[in-house]
Amino acid sequence: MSRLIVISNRVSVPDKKKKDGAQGGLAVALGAALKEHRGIWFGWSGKETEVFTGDLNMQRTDGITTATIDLEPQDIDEYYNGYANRTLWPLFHFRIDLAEYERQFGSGYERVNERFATSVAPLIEPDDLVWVHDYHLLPLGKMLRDRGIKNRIGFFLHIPWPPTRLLVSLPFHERLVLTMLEYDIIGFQTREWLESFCHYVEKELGGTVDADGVIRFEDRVVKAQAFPIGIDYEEFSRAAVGDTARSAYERLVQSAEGKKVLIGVDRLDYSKGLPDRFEAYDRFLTQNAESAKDVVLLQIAPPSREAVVTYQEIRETLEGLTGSINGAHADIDWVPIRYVNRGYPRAELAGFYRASRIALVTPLRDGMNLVAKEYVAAQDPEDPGVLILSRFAGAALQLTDALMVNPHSGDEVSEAIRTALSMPKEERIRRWQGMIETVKNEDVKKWQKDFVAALKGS
Ligand code: ADQ
Repeated sequence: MSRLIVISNRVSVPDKKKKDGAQGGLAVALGAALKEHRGIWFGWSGKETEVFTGDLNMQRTDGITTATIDLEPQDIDEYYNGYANRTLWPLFHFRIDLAEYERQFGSGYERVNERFATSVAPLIEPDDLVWVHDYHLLPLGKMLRDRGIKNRIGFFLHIPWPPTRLLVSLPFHERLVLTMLEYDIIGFQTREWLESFCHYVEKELGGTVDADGVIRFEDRVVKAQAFPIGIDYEEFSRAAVGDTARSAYERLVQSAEGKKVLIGVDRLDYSKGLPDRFEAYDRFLTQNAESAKDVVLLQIAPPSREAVVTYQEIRETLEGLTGSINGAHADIDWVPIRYVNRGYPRAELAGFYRASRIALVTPLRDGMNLVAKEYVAAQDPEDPGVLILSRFAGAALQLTDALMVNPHSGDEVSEAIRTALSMPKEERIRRWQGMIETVKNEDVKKWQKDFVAALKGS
């Protein structure tokens, strides 16, 4: 069997010591694939070094080999905090108002991709399959080809692919997309992002795309396909009924004192639509004064990318909104929003999901959104809660039985909260049954297997 070389910005090694599903689903799935294929996971260690050396730190943990490199502070500024998170992330989430086009970000991005290619190329043997992940490494395939790597190389994009008319606002967009045509297979989360990519190739590059997603451009033939990512259903649904989840469930139910809990779980990121969500909840409280005190919103939002100014701003905005909404509506024995800035072990999250009557998953744009799937997986089949889901999350294309909303419309979200609170049990069960089948069948293991099969060309 061919070995698998996984390349991503950061490397996350499955840790046997972390109990109760503390490991993210993606790390578990890639870890399983790597074990099966005796592969290597390569990426940035997350550490800084004064001068780049390209020295590999190789480790073998629990049957998985990882190889990491350290980056210079300038690399981290320009490549990670710069081009990846201040240029591509906002642009690919349709926020050209936030995208920063700085020339040194672009050159730092190319430099680090070159450094990745130079460091990983010697590890690649002739029969290996190479799988590159996400927007940090879009041009890596081309840089590997430049170093004589002739292996099958695949790329998977975890975030949306923007419409052509937005993408063309990126300086050198054509150069970037051309580098991607050096992959053998390019995977997207949904048909929507796949179609946007194919549209760009046809309209801007003059390439052709056939009905099977085979792209032809000059002498290149590349397959583009949607591979919707899922959660580790087996692990997560098991965790949801384990001891840790049960005590987290009890803790939330008791502290809610009979009120219905609405839950939100998101990285603190402007793409997740948190201010709009809080404003919609505020509207719900104002318009439904009689039932307002029967609910409480628990928003769990661990900070992320704190070196980037827009992330500091979203944090301030939310703190302000929480203060003003709680100030306007709270009583001596009730606070409408519990806003928590920390992470929780996954099994505890599962218990919180199960204790919540409603999940508010209302990103303004999201490649997929795994929280929506985790919420469904954690529900009690006899008495499931209601998923309120943004139509702009990739997950909306699969979880069609959710209560679908436009997250920009406070009225629509407020109305959906009201509908969800009064939804009869039969309807909750019917909707949940529609969704659980998808969550179960299209899990992260299937995603990983489908991608690797396509990468093999089988
Ligand atoms: P993210 O933008 O990070 O992922 P998401 O898919 O929702 O978004 O995944 C977040 C994960 O982090 C979930 O597994 C969630 O449980 C976990 N998490 C969030 N808050 C947490 C907390 N407080 N404590 C513990 N865990 C927490 C990107 C893309 C998505 C895409 C994924 C996978 O933006 O669109 O679905 O990659 O491809």
